[in-house]
Amino acid sequence: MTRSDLVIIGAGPAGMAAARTAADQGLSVTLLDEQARPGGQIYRDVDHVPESRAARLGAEYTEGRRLTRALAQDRITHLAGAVVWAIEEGGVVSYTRHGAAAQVTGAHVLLATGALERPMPVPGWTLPGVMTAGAGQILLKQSGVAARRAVLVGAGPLLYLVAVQMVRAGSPPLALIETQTTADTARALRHAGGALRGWPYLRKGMSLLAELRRAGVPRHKGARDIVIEGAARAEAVRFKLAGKARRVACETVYLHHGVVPNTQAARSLGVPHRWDAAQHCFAPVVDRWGATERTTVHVAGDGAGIGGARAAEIGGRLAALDIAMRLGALSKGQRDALAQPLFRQLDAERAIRPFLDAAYPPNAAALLPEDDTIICRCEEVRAGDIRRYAALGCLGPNQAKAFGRAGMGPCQGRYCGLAVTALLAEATGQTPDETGYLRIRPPLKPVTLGELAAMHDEAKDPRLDNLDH
Ligand SMILES: Cc1cc2nc3c(=O)[nH]c(=O)nc-3n(C[C@H](O)[C@@H](O)[C@H](O)COP(=O)(O)OP(=O)(O)OC[C@H]3O[C@@H](n4cnc5c(N)ncnc54)[C@H](O)[C@@H]3O)c2cc1C
Repeated sequence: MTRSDLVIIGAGPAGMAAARTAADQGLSVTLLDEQARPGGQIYRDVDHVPESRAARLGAEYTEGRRLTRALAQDRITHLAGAVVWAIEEGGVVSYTRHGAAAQVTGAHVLLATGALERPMPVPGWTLPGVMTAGAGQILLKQSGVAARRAVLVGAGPLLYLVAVQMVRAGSPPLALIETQTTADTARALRHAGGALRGWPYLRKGMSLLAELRRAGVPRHKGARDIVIEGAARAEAVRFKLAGKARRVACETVYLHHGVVPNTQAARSLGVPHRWDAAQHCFAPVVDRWGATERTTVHVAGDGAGIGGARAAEIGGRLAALDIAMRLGALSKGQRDALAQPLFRQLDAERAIRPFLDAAYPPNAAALLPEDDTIICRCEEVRAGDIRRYAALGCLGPNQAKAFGRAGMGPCQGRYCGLAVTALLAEATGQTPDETGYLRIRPPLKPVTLGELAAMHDEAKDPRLDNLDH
């Protein structure tokens, strides 16, 4: 089994920056990521993309090459295409790569697994032709494909970015159907001070909106009662604006109402999590270095709380400095001196967050969907099923899983977990913290028996023989 001082899971801005910072302090680093190339969500495929497509995706995208190039350091081993499915005591990390399972051990483990798009379960969201805006963006980044006759629905800055990227790719969306209201904007203005400190982001947002205006993309704000119509596939989006019924015919629907930390790995290690009321999601409990109560496990980047790519990069560097100190490569004084300017930058990066969180809250109707709406796509569990389990006395998500398999499919609750918590909390009158979340156990991602059988015998763990997927 390979051994490293530090094993990092996730080669996005947080993981890449942490890898280089730790290696520069003399640590040996193994960086694992399921993607074929480094970059994470924001810089996906940045080293591979043709220049014409890179220009359309914008300068903030190609900026990621600074981080991917910095991985060329002797002490960093980057294992691309490595899907991590278990992290256990003693820093043993199990993953699948090239069709075979393998393991690597780290004296310390850094989780930099990023964010997931918050699923937006509205009637019709499971029809073919409907996907998340992030999935649409992945098609654009990796293959240069932009959907035709698409409508973007939801709230948040990523929606504007994707819409502009589609305009530049020659396939502008037919419309943006946005759920935030003028009351949300008024609430956000209470955080105007922070927004002004984050003026580069405001300026970027305004320039994206100006580009959409110039391209003639209509924006419908304050949309309610959103329904995706279609028999065999999505054909139109129906919604209400100030009580009036509207309908936009289309072929593709991109849904988006924010991103949430990808907490599966941290949860599988028993790291405590807390409900973040401003961001409407759970986040792991970490200190300002990303350290958890598990002394050999840190979390950095969006996985520790949504802050964006720059904040993720800085968070990765801070975690690496703290880990280097814990492993004896830096004194406390050296760590603090190197970290001081990073903390200042992090404060500046985070200043705009309260404004954005208030201006673009997730669509309330999709947080507590109607009874008929499917919330767990893997097992086809509907919102009404969860409410029925609550009426039968079910108090928490783990019981709901036993009642009706919500969260038991291949995604292991990554997509329905928050909806199950919200529905049970609503039904029982408890807080999300009291209701809790699914207990996450390995395998975090599906692993086949063939992949386990192909694992080198020395590394094979007998407990794995009992896994059923
Ligand atoms: C779909 C999507 C698109 C986004 N697009 C943009 C954008 O265009 N612009 C922008 O400013 N922000 C974007 N964001 C927000 C964004 O993710 C950033 O804030 C930033 O990338 C966070 O950096 P990170 O290093 O924390 O995580 P990420 O960049 O998300 O990197 C996490 C990495 O961990 C890997 N990973 C996760 N689980 C495992 C596992 N079990 N095994 C192996 N590898 C694993 C993932 O493959 C990923 O490469 C997007 C978010 C999402 C979800």
